[in-house]
Amino acid sequence: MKRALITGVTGQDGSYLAEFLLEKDYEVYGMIRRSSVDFRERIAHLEGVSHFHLKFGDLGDSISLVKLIGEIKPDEIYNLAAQSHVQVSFDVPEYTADVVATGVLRILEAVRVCGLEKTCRIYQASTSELYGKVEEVPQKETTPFHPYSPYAVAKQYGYWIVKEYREAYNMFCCSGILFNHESERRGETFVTRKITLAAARIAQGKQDKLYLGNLSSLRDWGYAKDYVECMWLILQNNKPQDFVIATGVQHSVREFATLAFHYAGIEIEWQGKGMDEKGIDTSTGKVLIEVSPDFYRPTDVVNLWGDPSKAKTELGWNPTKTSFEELVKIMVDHDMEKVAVEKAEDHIKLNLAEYLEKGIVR
Ligand code: NAP
Ligand code: G4F
Repeated sequence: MKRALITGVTGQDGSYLAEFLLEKDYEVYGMIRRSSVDFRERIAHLEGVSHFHLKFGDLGDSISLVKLIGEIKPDEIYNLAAQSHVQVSFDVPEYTADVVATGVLRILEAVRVCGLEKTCRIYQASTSELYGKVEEVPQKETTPFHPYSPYAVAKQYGYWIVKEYREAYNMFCCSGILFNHESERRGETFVTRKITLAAARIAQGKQDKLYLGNLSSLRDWGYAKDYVECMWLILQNNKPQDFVIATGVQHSVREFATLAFHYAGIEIEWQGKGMDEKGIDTSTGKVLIEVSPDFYRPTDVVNLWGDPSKAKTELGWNPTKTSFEELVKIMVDHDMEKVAVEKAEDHIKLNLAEYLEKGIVR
């Protein structure tokens, strides 16, 4: 039985990867950090399942990593833990660098300190944010990097240190350069989930309006459940290499919102330009979506579009298993049900709407 350690197991990708590896008969160890509220809803259904274990550790704490890796002696490590919100990285740049950049080094060194560098394969969760202020469209493995946020700069260190350890110490460590991937488990302050939850709440009369930032930003959005398979395939390959993981299809935030509201039963028509652009309900004439400067970033990445050819041919991975339309529908259907059972008391209705409207929640 293979042993895998997943950092970031409580996150969107970590929860899907844990399910995927358990189905493949792995002994799965998930690293969790202490929190004042026990917020493990994405993996609650796995707790108590045989071959699934949770251990405390933190990417900011080398000793915890050495202890954990020495005790588990994993065959594979999936390093998914990160302060993963791009806009938040402008607010907490030093912490982001510590976890997202130095955290990768700590994992690699812990593997060496434990004498596992010849046996343990390591997957590093890299990102399309490395292409940032893009120098080529679509982006592939050979496209030059131009990171455009504290988060992306930290991820670039992670990418290069993985490459360095591969070359210096012959370690089987690889980066998956993943483009945005979403799901019904996506964090609620990433744009897609913020939209699908708002569409559901507006459709059910529990929210009045949705405030967004740059509506013209373009992304290559895939389904997270499909993407964790690729992380695994990268580590099963016969040689350690980095791969772009994307769908090859691009849409704007505006298009995502239009489709999400459509699946929630509301047709949106866009009027105006820039900060004055508004999404209007065609049946009532009510303004449901507005633009707020709160959701603009000091530098924003606006044209991500991946070319998954290498993953397709070398790993046999299917980038379009779930289409964009299916992804949006999965998320909206899920959130329509979630919102329907949310307590309808006024305090919830007001708090959620107020938070979003005042731009407190990103
Ligand atoms: P996510 O939902 O934000 O999950 C992040 C995970 O990291 C959570 O389990 C979080 O734990 C954990 N974490 C944060 N700081 C930590 C620390 N100091 N020590 C230990 N654990 C820590 O992220 P995701 O969307 O699943 O993404 C997974 C990885 O892929 C991340 O590295 C992200 O940067 C990268 N990535 C994501 C995408 C995407 O579109 N989703 C694309 C490219 C790359 P808590 O639950 O305790 O907060
Ligand atoms: O959903 P987002 O916050 O995701 P972003 O910045 O692309 O980062 C995500 O994907 C990366 C892969 O490329 C990961 F590495 C990273 O960890 C994370 O998972 O924003 C997407 C776009 C941006 O251009 C943003 O400016 O949507 C734009 N946007 C417009 N209005 C908004 C909003 N983003 C958020 N979060 N909230 C808004 O109201």
